[in-house]
Amino acid sequence: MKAVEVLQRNSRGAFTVPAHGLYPYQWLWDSAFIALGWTQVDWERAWQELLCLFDYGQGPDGMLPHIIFHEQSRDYFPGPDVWGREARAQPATSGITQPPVVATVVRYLYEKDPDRARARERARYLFPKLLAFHRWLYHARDPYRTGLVVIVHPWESGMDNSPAWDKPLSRVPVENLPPYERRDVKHVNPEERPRKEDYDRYLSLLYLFRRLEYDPREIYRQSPFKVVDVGFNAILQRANRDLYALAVLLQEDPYEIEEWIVRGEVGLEALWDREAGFYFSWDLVAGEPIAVKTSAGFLPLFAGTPHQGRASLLAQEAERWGEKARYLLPSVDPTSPFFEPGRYWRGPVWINVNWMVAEGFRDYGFAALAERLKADALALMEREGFREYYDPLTGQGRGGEGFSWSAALALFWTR
Ligand code: 9WN
Repeated sequence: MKAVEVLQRNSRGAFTVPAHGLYPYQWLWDSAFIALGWTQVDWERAWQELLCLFDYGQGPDGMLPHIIFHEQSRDYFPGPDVWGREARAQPATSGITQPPVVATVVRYLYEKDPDRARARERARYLFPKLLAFHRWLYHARDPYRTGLVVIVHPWESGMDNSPAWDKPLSRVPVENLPPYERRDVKHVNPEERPRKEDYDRYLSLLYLFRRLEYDPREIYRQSPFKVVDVGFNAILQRANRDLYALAVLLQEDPYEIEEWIVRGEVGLEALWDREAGFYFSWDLVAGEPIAVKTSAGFLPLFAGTPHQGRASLLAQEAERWGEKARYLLPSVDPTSPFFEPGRYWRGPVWINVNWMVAEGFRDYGFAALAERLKADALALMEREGFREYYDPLTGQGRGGEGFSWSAALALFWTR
């Protein structure tokens, strides 16, 4: 199937499902990448993807949920009944968020849409909503103003079963969990998905947040999983820069955003581990760094915060990973004992990460590395089709088929 056909097949009017069957709703960061793909097909449709996120998903407090349950489906678990937020909003939504890449995408659409009147109108409409989302992130997830926000659930990282979450997640108590039936393993080989121990804890956190009625202050106080994810924060930092640029272009006051940028840069660079020569996430509950090298550790390049020396060390690190793995970029250091080449976020290559990291390397002048990330991504898609992820050693496609963001980024990257 061609990339554009994947998008068309997964389009449900104004939004796009990540994969038919496996993921039957609208996901937050997926829609942002997907909108980039739509720009190569139909600019109006690209804007609709984003408008749909805000018009149907955004709460009165500015929060953007990671899933909007536009339709009924028995294909996915946990659905709207488990989240228990039907009374709050229609359509129902989940009660956690996902990496805030959307402001970066809005800036791109605003700058490149050939219909200038539409671009201005849409950007003016979306700007206050983006601002409200970022404000919510700081208010709810950085109440002590450290410059870095926490995630309270592995799903919020978008890199659900990353080995970086193993230890913090192991502290989540699993008590009185109602029996449940997973649907993901009906669509995808269980060997390529998270394990039952992970799901038990994902759900235990979900039920805790539900008992707390999704009150952000209580969640921050009581969540047994609180992690400063380097990937999430790097994406936020990049998004802040793009939001700042939008504010200037739209002649809005950028002062508040400037403050986020300044504090975010200091915060992000404090996640650099001198000994390892790499960026690590931080476990806020244990008060310690999470010394596991994952692809998220390259994302500060996308944020533009490292100085050139650190960027060079990251380039050397990526080269080392590239000697072990045929295809860049594995989601986990291939020499790590945690590396599992076929299992979800524990080793496979993901197209969206390749794109963001390649953007970063390119901006720092590592053109050959950026090209390799792109060439490897395109080769994998050419070989195996638009899969959810790929084995970095063999190139074999894994997870969902007809995966929207892979198709979208193939279109966008070859524009
Ligand atoms: C939970 C939709 C989403 C992606 C995530 C990916 C996966 C969901 C799941 O699918 O997560 O949000 O059920 O496994 O990890 O990054 O947004 O494509």
